[in-house]
Amino acid sequence: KETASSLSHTAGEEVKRCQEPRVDSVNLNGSSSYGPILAFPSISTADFQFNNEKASDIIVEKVEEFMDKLGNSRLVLVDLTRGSKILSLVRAKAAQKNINPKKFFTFVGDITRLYSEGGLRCTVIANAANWRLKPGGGGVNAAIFNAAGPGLEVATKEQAKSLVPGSAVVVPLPSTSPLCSREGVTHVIHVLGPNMNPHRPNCLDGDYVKGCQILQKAYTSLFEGFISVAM
Ligand code: AR6
Repeated sequence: KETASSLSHTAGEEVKRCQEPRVDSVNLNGSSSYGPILAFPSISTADFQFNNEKASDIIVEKVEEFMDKLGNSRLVLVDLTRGSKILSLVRAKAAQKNINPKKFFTFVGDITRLYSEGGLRCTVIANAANWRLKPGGGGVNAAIFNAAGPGLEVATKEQAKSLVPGSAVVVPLPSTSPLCSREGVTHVIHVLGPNMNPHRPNCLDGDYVKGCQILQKAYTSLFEGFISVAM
């Protein structure tokens, strides 16, 4: 795959975007090896208090739906601890559905340190964002904005001002970001999931009919966004 230099122009300034390292995509048997990986956290199941059982059904259902559209790229669901309930639910349900474990798997680690600490190179990572696309707040959003440095906030603002629940925005990382130089991440995809936490905006007050629809849309937007940069 060509990785021609890409420069974005902002207010007369040139921002060099993070480039995917060139890798030989053909192995010795002549068959194609695996390509880019999207690492994503479980959207909405921590601060947004979405039910784990329902979320795990949706994750597995959406992964299954996208399996054939991924080409040689792969998906990995990440969480911080071995005891993660969402990881074990998803692992069990994916196995039940015979989802190819080479194309979709789970991984324990900090999504901002997957390569440096886990040896797993993921060129795209997803963020469980807030509607204002602001740094901070806690959870994976704070971790990603902190690790990426100020360049992510600037690059995010160039793509979108806000998100509606169920949508996603793909943000190319500047090459100066430590997430690019240290981890090899080229893009962050911000996703806004449904919120069941009464202390956060757009609370659905336990309406899981709406909530599940929004979470399904969120994963569809995320996986479509990933495919748009991976292919
Ligand atoms: N690496 C991997 N997974 C993580 C990390 C990390 N560094 N940090 C958290 N997780 P959450 P939400 C997991 O609460 O429920 C924010 O403040 C975590 O264990 O980050 O969608 C935003 O600003 C869980 O499995 O996202 C929003 O306002 C998953 O990531 C709001 O929280 C998502 O947890 C979004 O809430």
